[in-house]
Amino acid sequence: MIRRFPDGFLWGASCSAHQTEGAWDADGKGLSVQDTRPRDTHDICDFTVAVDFYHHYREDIALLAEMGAKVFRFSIAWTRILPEGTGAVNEAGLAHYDDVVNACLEHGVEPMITLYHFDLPQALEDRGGWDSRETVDAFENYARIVFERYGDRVQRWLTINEPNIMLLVDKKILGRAIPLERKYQQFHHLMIAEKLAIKACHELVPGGQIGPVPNISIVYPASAKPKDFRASLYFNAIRQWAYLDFSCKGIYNPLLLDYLAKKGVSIEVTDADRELMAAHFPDFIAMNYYTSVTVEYPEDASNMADGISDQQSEDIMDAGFYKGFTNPNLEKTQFAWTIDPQGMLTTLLAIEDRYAMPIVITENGLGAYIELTPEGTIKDDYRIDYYRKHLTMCARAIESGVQLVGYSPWSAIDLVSVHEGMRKRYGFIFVDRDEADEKQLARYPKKSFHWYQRVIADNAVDDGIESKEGVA
Ligand code: BGP
Repeated sequence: MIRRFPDGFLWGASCSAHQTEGAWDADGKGLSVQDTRPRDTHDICDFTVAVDFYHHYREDIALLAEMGAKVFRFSIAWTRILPEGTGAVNEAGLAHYDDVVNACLEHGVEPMITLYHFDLPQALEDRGGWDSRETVDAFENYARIVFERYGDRVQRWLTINEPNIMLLVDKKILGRAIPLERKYQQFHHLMIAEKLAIKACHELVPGGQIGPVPNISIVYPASAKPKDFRASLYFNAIRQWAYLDFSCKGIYNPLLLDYLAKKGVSIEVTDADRELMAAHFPDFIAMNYYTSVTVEYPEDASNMADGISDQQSEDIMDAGFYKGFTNPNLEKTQFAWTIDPQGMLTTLLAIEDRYAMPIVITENGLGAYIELTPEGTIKDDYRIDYYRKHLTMCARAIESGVQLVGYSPWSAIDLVSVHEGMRKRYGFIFVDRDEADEKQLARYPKKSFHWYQRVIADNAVDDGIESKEGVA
């Protein structure tokens, strides 16, 4: 059955600065926490060269245009604009993103920019990072510089990528654990920084639109046991609704507050913060979805470590609340992430139910091992299958009234996975390098590139299944 998308649907592809750009110290760039991140394993590549998007952006954007992308989501590296996070502005960094934005526009591809994607300037980290108010002020200053520079050409903005995953999966993303008592002060600072960016965007970008970009994945209970259901309610609140409630409703989620009270964690919130929270709201919700999450109630607090359901939820262990559980109903990728297209539909319905706002999916994808064939082709049928199933659920969500306006999956080109290096490939475009050898970094469109090109041209996806009515 052919599933058509609304006219003007925003087809795109996404990436982030540190996972693609390389050029880690070029043209005055300062160090970010991704450049300095402590690593458990050194057999995977770091971000020093990545896929050298810094020097290949023209070629890559031309390829994305050829694929038909209407929008390209990328992030700006704060440390290219302000090498120390604050203070002197680096004109070479600003000029670089002028070129990237202009290259997009020349190809008829709309740039959609994430302000911040896990890469805090190290200079700010040294002075307390997100523990400190100074970082909030520094972020606002950075955001204002960027809006003033690119606001004449960039209309759609994203605030802070996945603050929820950054805090919950801290060891993998930042290379170190954030103690609970600090985690939620950081939450507050990140969310206030976002509010300041929303305010600044509306002030400085004529007609500009801005959205939060959390990772939202519906949390299932492991069983119909009452305690398991309650565990899922709490983890839904702590993993995601707390973030969107703050962004879109201007409130602290009540279950998060209960959780914090029971944990004995308090947060410093000023009157000015409360006013800001309730006064500035996003224009849309951007969200990243890879798979669902399942939790059970941990009856026995001594075996918390055995409750792993997938990599994104590895850190789900909180005695008295919830524990990750491997969902036996879902297949897994080569990297042991579950695959759950139905979960995407349920997640979209849940967001519509709670917030009733336009939604753009800004990440969704499958990481896999793949080798270039001697003929220079890459047959990633498993990725096509993943996208087909997820796009089918997007179409069904739209039919059900979800205001889904765009789909920009992960990733535009192969890039360095946050913690699994080059071997875990997500792109529509293959980049010929491996962990140790940068080779020529040549680009090759994969089979999924051509498949997605057809989907965009048709504004429709063939779900490959018979039509059936209902909610199944
Ligand atoms: C999201 C991040 C991305 C990306 C993706 C895949 O959490 O926003 O930066 O990396 O996950 O994760 P990984 O790279 O660990 O496979």
